[in-house]
Amino acid sequence: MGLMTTSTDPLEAPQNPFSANTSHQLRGDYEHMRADYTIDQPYERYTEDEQARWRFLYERQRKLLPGFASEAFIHGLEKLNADQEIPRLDDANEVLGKATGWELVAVPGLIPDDVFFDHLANRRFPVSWWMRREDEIDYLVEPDIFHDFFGHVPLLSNPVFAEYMRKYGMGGPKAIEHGAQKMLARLYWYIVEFGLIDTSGGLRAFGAGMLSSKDETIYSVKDLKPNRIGFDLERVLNTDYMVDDFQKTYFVIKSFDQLFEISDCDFTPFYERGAGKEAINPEAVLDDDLVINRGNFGS
Ligand code: HBI
Ligand code: FE
Repeated sequence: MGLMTTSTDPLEAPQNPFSANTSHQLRGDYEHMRADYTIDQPYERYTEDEQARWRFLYERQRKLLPGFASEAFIHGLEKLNADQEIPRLDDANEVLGKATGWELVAVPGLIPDDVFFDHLANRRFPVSWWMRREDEIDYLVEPDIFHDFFGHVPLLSNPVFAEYMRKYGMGGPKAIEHGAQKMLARLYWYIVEFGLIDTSGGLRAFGAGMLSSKDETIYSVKDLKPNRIGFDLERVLNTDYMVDDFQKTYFVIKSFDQLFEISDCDFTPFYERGAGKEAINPEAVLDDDLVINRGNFGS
């Protein structure tokens, strides 16, 4: 599949793909990148402070994972041996290549949806190369290498999840054709970023957005404030989400195999039914929801 580039001139910074939810200016340097928005990871540019910040974040998050993160996530993280320093993507690609054929590519930051989808469809995961500042240690708007690598990469060594990510990318052009990127972005958000999975030991987090965040790892699994609802594809495609706060609702899948059922669906009917419809409020609990727990954020 040839790279589907939008009309944007490669040197022009892309529209912030989350612009619908945040007005923040893109942070990366988009001046020196290839047409597919990739760059070579400028490893020599990481400072000692940034290396220390990586170790601090890694250690703090790693200690939290038992009892909160899915086993598959922890297993994938261990294989990457990324605890001592900011990972070299080439090293991680050795591990991923063997496990699932996936490859990490460095990018300046957020990239346009169509470019992002094309990378995923070709088993390439875009990783923002830069490291957050000290004052962003607990929260930043745009993904940095800690969010992208620590949050997203571990599960790319899991064949079932990796194949779901590829299928997600392959679904991009159809969503764009139907003007339904926002609907597809919700599926990414509620599964890839903030998904929970039910296990014999209880609910576990597997989403990158929570597992790269100290507070949301705990909140998403244990706190009684948010709703937790059994995953339903059309429900998620129509449910809006919060970008700059903890989620009001988390959706729960029964297994990673359930992701296959999702990616084998034809989304067209959902796009047609959802077109022009008011999105479901992130806080809502609907009559036909499979409610695991109704949040008490109101109280
Ligand atoms: N770009 N680098 C980067 N990382 C993302 O996670 C990302 C993106 N662009 C678009 C995007 N995510 C979402 O809109 C996806 O739903 C496409
Ligand atoms: Fe992410």
